[in-house]
Amino acid sequence: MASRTPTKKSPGKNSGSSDIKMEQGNGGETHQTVDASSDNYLTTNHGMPISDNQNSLKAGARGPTLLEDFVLREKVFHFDHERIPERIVHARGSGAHGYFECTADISDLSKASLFSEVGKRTPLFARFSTVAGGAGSVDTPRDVRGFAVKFYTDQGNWDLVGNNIPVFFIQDAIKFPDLIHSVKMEADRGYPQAASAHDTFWDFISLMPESTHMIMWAMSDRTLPRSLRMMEGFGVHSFRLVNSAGVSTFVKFHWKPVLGMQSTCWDEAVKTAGADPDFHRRDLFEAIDSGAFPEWELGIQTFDEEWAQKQPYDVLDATKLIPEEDIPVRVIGKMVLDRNVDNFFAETEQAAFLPTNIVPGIDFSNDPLLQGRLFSYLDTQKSRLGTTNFHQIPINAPKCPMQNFQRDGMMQTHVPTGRANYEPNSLDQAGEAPGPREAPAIGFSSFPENAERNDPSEKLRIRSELFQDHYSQAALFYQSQTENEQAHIASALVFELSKVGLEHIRTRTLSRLRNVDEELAARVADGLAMELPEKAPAASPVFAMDKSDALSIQKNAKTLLQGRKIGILFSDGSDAGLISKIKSDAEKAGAQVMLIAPKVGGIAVSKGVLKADGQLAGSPSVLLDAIALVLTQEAAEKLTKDGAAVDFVKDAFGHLKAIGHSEGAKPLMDKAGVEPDEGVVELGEDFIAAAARRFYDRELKVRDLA
Ligand code: HDE
Repeated sequence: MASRTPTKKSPGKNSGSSDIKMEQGNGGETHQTVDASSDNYLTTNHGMPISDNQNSLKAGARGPTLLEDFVLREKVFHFDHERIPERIVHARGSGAHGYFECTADISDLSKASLFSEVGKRTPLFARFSTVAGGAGSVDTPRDVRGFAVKFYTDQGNWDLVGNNIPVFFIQDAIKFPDLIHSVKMEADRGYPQAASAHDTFWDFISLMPESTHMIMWAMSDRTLPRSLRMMEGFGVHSFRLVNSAGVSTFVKFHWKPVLGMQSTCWDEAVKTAGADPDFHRRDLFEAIDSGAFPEWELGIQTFDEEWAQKQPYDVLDATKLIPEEDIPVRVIGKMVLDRNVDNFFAETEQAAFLPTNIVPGIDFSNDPLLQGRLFSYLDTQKSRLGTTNFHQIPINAPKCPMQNFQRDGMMQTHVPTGRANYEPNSLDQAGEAPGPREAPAIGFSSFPENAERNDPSEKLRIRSELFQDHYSQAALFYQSQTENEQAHIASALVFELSKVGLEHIRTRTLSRLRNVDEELAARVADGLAMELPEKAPAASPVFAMDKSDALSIQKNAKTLLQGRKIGILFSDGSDAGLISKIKSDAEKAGAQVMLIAPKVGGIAVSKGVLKADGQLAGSPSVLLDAIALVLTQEAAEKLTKDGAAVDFVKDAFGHLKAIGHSEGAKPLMDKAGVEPDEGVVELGEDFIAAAARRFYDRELKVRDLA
């Protein structure tokens, strides 16, 4: 018989209960037990109390495990099925709860109840994702980010399932499986994971001129966000708003981050992937956990049919945007994320977003990409969540009444009462509950668009003529960037195409780039050491558009310390007073501070012993926005022989970050190749100001850009 020896009482701090005892089993294994009087006992899934969770049932101490052991079998059976299919796209994501607050009454435009009253709050769940990688892939590849928000409105759930880029690769849903196959791991070799820099992606892209505009965005710093909290979001498609008189207005939805936009450098993103694969997930979780709630403004661009008709592009084409200079974004509300999920799987993983989740007052447009999505998302939930009853999972369930005559199905958790499971019925005449009925006055009805006006009006596999212009807006995007941002786009194209082994694909891409901007094409060709090929014929003439400053990240940067992380590197003998001054000044300005030292447990500084939050080798500066070097000369000299210390400083300089330093830190800075500039400052007010931004002027000193 197994015997147990009590060892010591557990303080029960982490368990939330203080009645847990520790005992040792006959094999030395730890048993944590509770008395019969406790209600904190472990059970099987069917509620039977479990006496031993450490040993399976065996025929004797050295005998075989018995098939009879239903406790073991139930536990392993459940474990075997813990994984569900990951999302075919957007598999890697992080989510949080929050609320939407209406800040402008737009009932003249929409009868949607969430927009009906200033100050009205609607609970929501948001999930941000990368597109190409699997669920376990890193957070910082060059990739589009998903920006999906589920509003639990009192008229049902509205899901705004968008991206951090306002346009898309393709115009028609029928191309989506091809696009995704081409970007994902190549079919025969199973790599590369979460990367577009490979043959099949560029092969497909170079054969799809409609993707050119999106490629400009994808190769820009938009795909390298510093934080999920620092990126814009877009509904992408044109939608409709419908008011109570039935009048419809077209709308594009925008999310503007209150922290402003900030991107990383490519080299930084690559190194971050190694240093912290969960960089964005951790950042979001920690921000919410610390009370620094991420916030976005919801804005709309609205326009009518007549305006749409006058544009040189089709508003139903998801590869086109509407410049904010043409139609300014009007802010109508804000989203605040103020609560982390309690359980990642139950909430973030099981969240099912559906563009078909729409509420009265909002409607679809005929964008052929959106139309395809209306089918896909419902369909995919059946294979991911396994049942048509996925809407009953708490994260997906509406928070308003939900009642209909749909019944049964796998994993049914509702227990409907009564006989009425169909309508019309007349059971009320027999005194029985008849169930719910249609509500024409408040129910959703599609905007009665006049389909006759579609030209031609026959049933055809065809695209609208204006969809043919694939380059004008690509040029608009490129030409609206700062010089430095243009260089990043050119360099990203060189990087990606250098990973393309098949030369004809590179050539074809270059021939298309000539339609966007000759100078860009020449830079990329030069970076690839290739001749510029002939220009690819454009399906329709490229026209010049007025530059749009709204498209640039750098032109719209906010100099803010909020949401930024400052690392203070210290070592033996560092000035304790200075460390605490920088820490408190930075925290007062809203930054998060991390103390970093060669050893975490405690280092003798000028006054006392100081513990670090991170060990130097495990806390590279790619995880930080600015660094402060508080070092004595002796310590700095010693650190010149530590590669982690040299890289810490070299990368901060190379990634265009502020470096604040004590006089003694010089030897380490010299070794790291730091040159004086306005971002290299003494520790004090100047450093706090510098830490809020990046120094793009430095870039040409540290990197050869295309
Ligand atoms: Fe998606 N997309 N998509 N997509 N998408 C999915 O739905 C699809 C598109 C977007 O955090 C899938 O539940 C098709 C555009 C986001 O859970 C799937 C087409 C935009 C998310 C699907 C598109 C998006 C998805 C996979 C072309 C920006 C993640 C799992 C017609 C406006 C939502 C799932 C989350 C997820 C299909 C194009 C955004 C397979 C067929 C354009 C943010 O249904």
